[in-house]
Amino acid sequence: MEIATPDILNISHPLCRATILLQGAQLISWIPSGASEVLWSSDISHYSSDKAFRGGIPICWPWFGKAFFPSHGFARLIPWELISRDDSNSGVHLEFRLSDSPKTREIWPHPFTLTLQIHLGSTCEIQLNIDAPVPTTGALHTYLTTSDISHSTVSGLGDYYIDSLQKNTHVTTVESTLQIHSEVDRIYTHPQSENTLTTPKKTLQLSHQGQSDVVVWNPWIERSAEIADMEANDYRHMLCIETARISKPLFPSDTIGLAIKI
Ligand code: TA6
Repeated sequence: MEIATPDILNISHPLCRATILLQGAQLISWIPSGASEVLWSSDISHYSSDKAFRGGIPICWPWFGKAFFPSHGFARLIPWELISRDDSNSGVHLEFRLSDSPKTREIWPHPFTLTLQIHLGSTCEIQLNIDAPVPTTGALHTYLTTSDISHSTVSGLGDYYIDSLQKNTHVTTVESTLQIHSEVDRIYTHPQSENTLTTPKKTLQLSHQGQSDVVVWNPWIERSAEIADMEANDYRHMLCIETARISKPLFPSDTIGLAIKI
């Protein structure tokens, strides 16, 4: 990955190593001690002020998807302020904040404050609080690594999804475990709050908080080829499992969160 900027925080703690971009307060790497990288990042993504870095946990807000421009909102494109950092035996706790500015009001004419808490240790915990006067949508768009997508499964997604690849068709499924053998872009609208991602080399437990939906995305071969900052084989090694508020909007003072355990 190519990052030529001082606006990056490298965390080193006995329990983990991690990297956060101040643009978007985007956690792009978390490596618990004795384990391998948990978050997937593109090796060819560039750190640029008009484009989100592809990987880690981008924060999509105040809208999810392409409802308006820019895609997935502006929170992932703007530098956040680091408010505090606390190192302790249990890990590193960071608080970031993003508030409205003339630049954000040009795109979206509302006052707001987003507060992001990140705890990095033997678990990774991330919590986003939204203080805005109008309903919004959003997601923690988490990219996870897998050594082989064709031999990976996700459980706990529930029985209903909206298929973004089939004109947003509503689908009822009986498969209790998702296996991925082609492009997937689904909004699961009745997910359990715990999902398990099982890959050949590790199992991840994901605990969502405050979600109404969980989005699962893998671009597979043809769609990957259209994405400038993904290499041809990247689809084999990543899967997005996203803690989302789409079918039920975020209201003033709502919080969404994710904890990842290996
Ligand atoms: O969350 C799934 C999704 O909305 C897909 O439709 C796909 O386009 C992906 O996010 C990536 O979006 P981005 O704007 O980061 O290229």
